[in-house]
Amino acid sequence: MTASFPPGFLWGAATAAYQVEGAAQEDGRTRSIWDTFSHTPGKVAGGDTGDVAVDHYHRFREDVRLMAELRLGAYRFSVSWPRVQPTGRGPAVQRGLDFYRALVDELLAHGITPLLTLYHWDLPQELESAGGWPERDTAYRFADYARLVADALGDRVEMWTTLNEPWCSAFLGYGSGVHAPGRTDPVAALRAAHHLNLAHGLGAQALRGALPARARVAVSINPGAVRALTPSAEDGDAQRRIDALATRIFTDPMLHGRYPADLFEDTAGITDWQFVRDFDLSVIKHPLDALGINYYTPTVVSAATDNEPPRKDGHGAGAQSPWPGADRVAFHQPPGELTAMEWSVDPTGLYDLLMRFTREVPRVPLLVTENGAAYEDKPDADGVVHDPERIAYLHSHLGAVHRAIADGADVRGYFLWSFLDNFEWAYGYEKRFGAVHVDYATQARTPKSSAHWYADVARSGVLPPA
Ligand code: IFM
Repeated sequence: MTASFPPGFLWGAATAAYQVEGAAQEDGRTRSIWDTFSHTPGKVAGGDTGDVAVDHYHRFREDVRLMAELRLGAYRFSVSWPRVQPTGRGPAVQRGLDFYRALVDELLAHGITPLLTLYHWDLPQELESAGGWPERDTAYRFADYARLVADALGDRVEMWTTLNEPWCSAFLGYGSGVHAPGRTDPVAALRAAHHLNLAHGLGAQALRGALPARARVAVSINPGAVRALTPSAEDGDAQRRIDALATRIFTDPMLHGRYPADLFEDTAGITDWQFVRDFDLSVIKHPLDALGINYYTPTVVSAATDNEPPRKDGHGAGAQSPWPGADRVAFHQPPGELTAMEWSVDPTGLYDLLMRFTREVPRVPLLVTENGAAYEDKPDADGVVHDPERIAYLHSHLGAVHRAIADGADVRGYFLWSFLDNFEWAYGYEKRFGAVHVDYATQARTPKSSAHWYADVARSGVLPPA
């Protein structure tokens, strides 16, 4: 059976500044925590860095042309904070803003809607040196930065998101340390989570103050589709704990203006949460025009036993757990085929999340701001890149989106991750998520068969039969 999507549904693809731009030392840009981290031996596979990445900074016109050829209706990109405000304080650097203005103008000239993310993990190094996200001041710095970008681009960008996946910033950055800045301190991770929430609230306020009334303000989170291994009470408790740390730690304050009581109880031995001040929660609960959901794979947990199986939570092999207060939780490989990230393919996780937030906040429209898969894509002898697994992945996940819409979810768009192969954080260039293949030696772009398939779906608004 074919499946038609609603008229006006946004068909997009996404990238993030550090993963694609390169030009790390040009036009006044200074170091972010990811420059420092990737230049630290042993932190990123192959010693890869984002210094050059896929050179989107210089090739954005060619890239936008390709987006138009591939019928993309929307492009989600992030602004590099150290490119527009190098020290994280003070006035903006005009050349940095000019780049994003030119990118947005190019998109608009091709009829492509820009969706701008303010923060996709590249904190200016100077702010990390002053304490980073565990420090409250970083949230205020973020609000100032949001205002600068809104003043510069508010006349031409209508869709804004504050943060991308604050869970990764807090818990991979400060908990397990497999992401920048590479700290392994559970208290710092929980403080970072709160200050990211506060940054979202203050940033959203700043955007509303600076943007025209038609602008829409959202946030992109990566809520966990967390499942218990068995129906036992113990495994149910493990599920509850990880759900609190993966999802409710962000969505409860952002959507309801409270922290989950069970999160405070589970982490009472780690922190007393005194860093949450009066009125913070009323700032964090800022009315949202959309909630962005990023989804890749579910998480399966159980209560740990004495013969606990190896920890497999899909977030890299840090020696330290990214889950404070959940030492007695075991992670299991979910069933299903695996992608090159060893993440299982399970579109029901996406369906479940869309329905969960439909029930929880029925009046907030949803966007799938990231979804996709890495595979070992290589050009064949004729230079063609066939990626049937990615087509199957996209097909099944778009099917889940369609089913959720049919069941009442107000999903307004879908952004494939990623438009181009790019720097996959601690995995370097080893993992390819792109619909467009990049030859890193020549920077040649070759749309994979999935890009052509997605273009057909985007053009027709119809998902063909499997
Ligand atoms: O590449 C990342 C992206 O930056 C954030 N979400 C997950 C993607 C795949 O790991």
